Amino acid sequence: MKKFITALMSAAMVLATTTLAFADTAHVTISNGQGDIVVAYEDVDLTEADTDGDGVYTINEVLAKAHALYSANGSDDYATAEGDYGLYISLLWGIDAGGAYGYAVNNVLASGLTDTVVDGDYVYAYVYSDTTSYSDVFAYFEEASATVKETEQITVTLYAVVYDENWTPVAQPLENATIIINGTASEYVTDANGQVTLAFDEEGTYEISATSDEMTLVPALELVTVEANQVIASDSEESKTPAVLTATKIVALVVAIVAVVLLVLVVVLVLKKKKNK
Ligand SMILES: [Ca+2]
Repeated sequence: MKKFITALMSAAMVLATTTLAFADTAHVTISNGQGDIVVAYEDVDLTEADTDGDGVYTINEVLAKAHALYSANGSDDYATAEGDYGLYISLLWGIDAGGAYGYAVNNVLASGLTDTVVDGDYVYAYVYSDTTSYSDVFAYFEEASATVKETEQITVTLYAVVYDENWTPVAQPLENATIIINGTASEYVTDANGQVTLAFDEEGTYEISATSDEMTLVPALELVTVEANQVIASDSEESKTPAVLTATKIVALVVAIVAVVLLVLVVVLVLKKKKNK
């Protein structure tokens, strides 16, 4: 029975994964300019976001849909306007920052709101903290998410997007940044390679971000899922022994069937004997 349920669950999971693979999805993150990530890698169905129905998905369409789905006042919390340089954001997450917003796709700063988004893209929109001189520095972790076991450690790598002498954005490992775990500053600090190794005592999902004394960072985000050890141990044990378990069960079943058949035969024989008498 257990085997059957497991098989059924695997089938359901395969089905779910296949369905997901067919849906065009973008992962949206929004931060509010006060160090808070208010939307953390939430999914937006691109087909649903395509309001003009042209089959092309823009950052603008994705952000509009993300607000409709996740913001307190829905679509009212997002607005755009047309300016000298094209379409720009005039309201993000209900915050009027006087146009001080930025956005990136897959950790690359986008050139405009009409830039396209494709399946699997990570779209990040943020309100600047510094709304006068726009000194906020875009930062990101090498991995969007990771899964570890309780006893395992995980090394994360932080990058900051700075501008070189030609005013070209360049991603550099960021040293001396303090790691923030679920909104609270930790003791972890990145090294010269932008790396730091983290350990977690309890299972759960952790939002990893970073802050720096040297610059104002746009909050980076890595979701770390920590899995319990016991569950994993018993799972692997089970997967090692199913053949033996099944064999034992089959033997038990055959024995039970033979026993029932023998019992019926005995009863029939006894009844026949009685009749003959
Ligand atoms: Ca479109």
